[in-house]
Amino acid sequence: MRKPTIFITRKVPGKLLESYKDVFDIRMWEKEEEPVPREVLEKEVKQVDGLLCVLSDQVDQSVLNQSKQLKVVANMAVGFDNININYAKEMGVIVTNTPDVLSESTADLGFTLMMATARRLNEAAEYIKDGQWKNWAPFLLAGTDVYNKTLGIVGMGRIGEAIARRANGFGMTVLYHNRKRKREAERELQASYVQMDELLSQSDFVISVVPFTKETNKLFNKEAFEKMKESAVFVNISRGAVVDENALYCALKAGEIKAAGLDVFEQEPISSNHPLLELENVICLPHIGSATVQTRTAMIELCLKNIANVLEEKAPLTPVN
Ligand code: 8YV
Repeated sequence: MRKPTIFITRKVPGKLLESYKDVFDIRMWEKEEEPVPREVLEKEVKQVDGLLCVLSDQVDQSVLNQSKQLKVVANMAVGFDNININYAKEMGVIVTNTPDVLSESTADLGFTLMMATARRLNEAAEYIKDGQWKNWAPFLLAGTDVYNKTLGIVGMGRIGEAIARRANGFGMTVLYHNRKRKREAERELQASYVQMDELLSQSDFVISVVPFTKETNKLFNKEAFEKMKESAVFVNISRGAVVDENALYCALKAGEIKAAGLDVFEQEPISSNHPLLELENVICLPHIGSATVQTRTAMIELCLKNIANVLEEKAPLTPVN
C-alpha cells in the first residue's frame, strides 16, 4: 500500500521525525534561512496528503485549489488566521492547530515582556553597554511597579488565563474582557469581567491575547490608546494586526501611554528601520511567544500526531474546522 506523503514547510530536527519515517513519506523545505516560496508550496500541495505549516505560510484558497489529495493541514501555532479554514472545510480538508501545549510558555513571554517594559530592561542593558554607568542617582532608570497594579487582559482564552495565574502571584488586580464571560475563570483567578472601555481606562497594564478576526482588526486604535492611562504599559503577544501601529507610535511619542512591549507586528518580519524601533520606551521581540525548546518540540509532535490521525482515518486531536 502507498505510504501517504506529507510536506513540512520548515526544517525540523530529524529525531522528531524518526518515529514517522515508516508512516509517511516526508518531504521538507530544507533551507533554514529562507521561508518556503509560494510557488514551492503550491507545487508541493499538489502531491501531498498532509501539510505541516507555520504562520507565515498563507494557505489560502488558491493554494488549497492546487491540492489533489490533501486531507489535513496542521498549523504549528494556536492561531490559524493564515489559513482559509472555511474553504478548507468546503474541500473536506481538516485543519488543526496547537493549543494548550504552548499556553504556559507564551504566558511566560507575555509576563516577561510586561516586566521588562515596566522596568526598562532594554534601556538599562544598553546603558551599561554604552559605558554610561558612572554614577548612581535616585531615579536613574526608574521604571514602574508591577506588583499590586491592575492588569487588563484582552482575550481570556487559555493563554489569558495562564497570564492571570501569574498576575495572581504578583498581587495584581485582574480585569478581563472577552467575547464570552468566563465565570469559572472569574472565581478561580479572581478576575473581573469588564467592558473594553473600563478595562482600557482602569488598567496599569493592558495585554492583548485576542486572536485576529474581523472584529479584532485594529482593535487597539487611536481611540483605544486615548482611553488608556498616561502611565499605562501596552503589551501585545497575539497578532500585530489587532493594533493600529501608526496610532500606537503616535500615542507613545505623544506620551499618551507610557511604554509598549511587542512580540508581534502588522507585517512580519519587521525591518531594522521600523518606526517603533526608534522609541526608547518600546521593546520589540521577533515573535518568540512560544519559542522554548520544550514547547516548539511539543508543537511539532502535536502537528505530526494530528496528521497521522487524520491519515489513518482517526479523529484529529486538536481540529479547528
Ligand atoms: C507560532 C503563534 O508558534 O501559536 C501561535 O499562534 O503565534 C506562535 O506560537 C509561531 O509563530 C510559529 O508558527
